[in-house]
Amino acid sequence: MKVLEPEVIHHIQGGVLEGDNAEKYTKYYKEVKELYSGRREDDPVVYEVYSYTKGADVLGNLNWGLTVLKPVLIDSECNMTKGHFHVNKDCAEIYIGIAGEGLLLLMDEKGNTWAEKVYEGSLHHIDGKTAHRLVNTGDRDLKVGACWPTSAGHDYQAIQDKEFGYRIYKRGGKLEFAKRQDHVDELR
Ligand code: S6P
Ligand code: ZN
Repeated sequence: MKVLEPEVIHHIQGGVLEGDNAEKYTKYYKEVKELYSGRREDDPVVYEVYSYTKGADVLGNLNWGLTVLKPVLIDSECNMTKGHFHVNKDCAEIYIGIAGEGLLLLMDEKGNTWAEKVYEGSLHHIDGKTAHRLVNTGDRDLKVGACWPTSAGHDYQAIQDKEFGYRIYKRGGKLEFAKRQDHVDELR
């Protein structure tokens, strides 16, 4: 029997994904500056996303991902990912907190917005109809693993059309949740 080395290694303790088939992209502040209410003059890295898959065009196959969200503040607003719905609403996703502290901001199709705390070992099942965005509320990198179907697709436009209901700020070490002007919580 052949015993093969894995194609990709996820260095859980303090590392990232490593291997020829691991992909990575880096998001800089200026690419996503419209996400935040305030502005910065510099252009720091705001997050990095690593991913691994095989046979992305085969229905039922999965992606594994790692998001590294930097602990930067933009005029007191906590750093966040763009956030998205899945194009295919049948495709759920699982997140696992690996390091750091944050919030998983969730929003249903009506715009109801709530959050789950994210920290080492926290597990999050994200329904296929629920938009999701990570927010780093801590002082170090927030690392979150993710597993989702290759057929999910990302709908970013729906978030631009109807943003998550809350912004999250950190002032004097304390979190503040600011409801967006047009937002009405119906369920929570
Ligand atoms: C993919 C999964 C994550 C995000 C990543 C960046 O379904 O949810 O890998 O892509 O956290 O977030 P975003 O919203 O910029 O794609
Ligand atoms: Zn997703």
